[in-house]
Amino acid sequence: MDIDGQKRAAAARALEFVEPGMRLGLGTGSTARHFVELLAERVRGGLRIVAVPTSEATQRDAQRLGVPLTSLDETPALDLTVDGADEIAPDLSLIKGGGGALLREKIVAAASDRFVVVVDDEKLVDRLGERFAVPVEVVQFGWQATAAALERLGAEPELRQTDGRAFVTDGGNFILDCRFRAIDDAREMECRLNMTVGVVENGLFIGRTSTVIVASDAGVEILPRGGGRSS
Ligand code: A5P
Repeated sequence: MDIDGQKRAAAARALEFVEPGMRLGLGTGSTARHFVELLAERVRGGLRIVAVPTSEATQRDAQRLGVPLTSLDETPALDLTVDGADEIAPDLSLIKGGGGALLREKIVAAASDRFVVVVDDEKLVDRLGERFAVPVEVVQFGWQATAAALERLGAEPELRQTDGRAFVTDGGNFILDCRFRAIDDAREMECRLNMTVGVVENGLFIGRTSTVIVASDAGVEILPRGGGRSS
């Protein structure tokens, strides 16, 4: 199975967690998009759910596919959110935000009883930050000063750009992709990043994951906390 097939297989497994009447959070990214497509098939088959999208992109996909949408204003408590991730450590802590949607993703995850993460096995790491920089969403005003403050926390921040221009999030902010030599205590770092003036939110998701569904050449598995594997 190629990587895209693996992502779809993980998303299909996540669909088994969906029950009629649920209020869902819809993640952002290529794996989450598979989930939205598969969910839409079930909706066309008569499944009744409502969903909150975590980005403008996911909102467009869901609308196009006929998934009934709501907002956190109308529906502030959700049963289940299904989302992708950029890195997963053995304790199921995550780096997210490769697609720039980390702020709405974290708000929606925090509003959900259950947070199910769907990935291919290339996302598994021994330690967060091993391969992926931590995306940090910052307000545009004074972003260089915010970057300097993040450097004092040990980060090497780089302004995210697309086509030579600063990437702007759905919330109108910039992203600083922050490499760290090592993140010794991810929980503490999540807090310290957010205490930095100018930071809106960061892509460390610590202690939020309920379940990780990992797809690989060998098939689809539920990953237990601690890093062992069981199907
Ligand atoms: C979006 O902001 C991210 O948090 C995504 O969930 C993450 O980048 C995973 O995306 P893929 O499923 O495309 O790898």
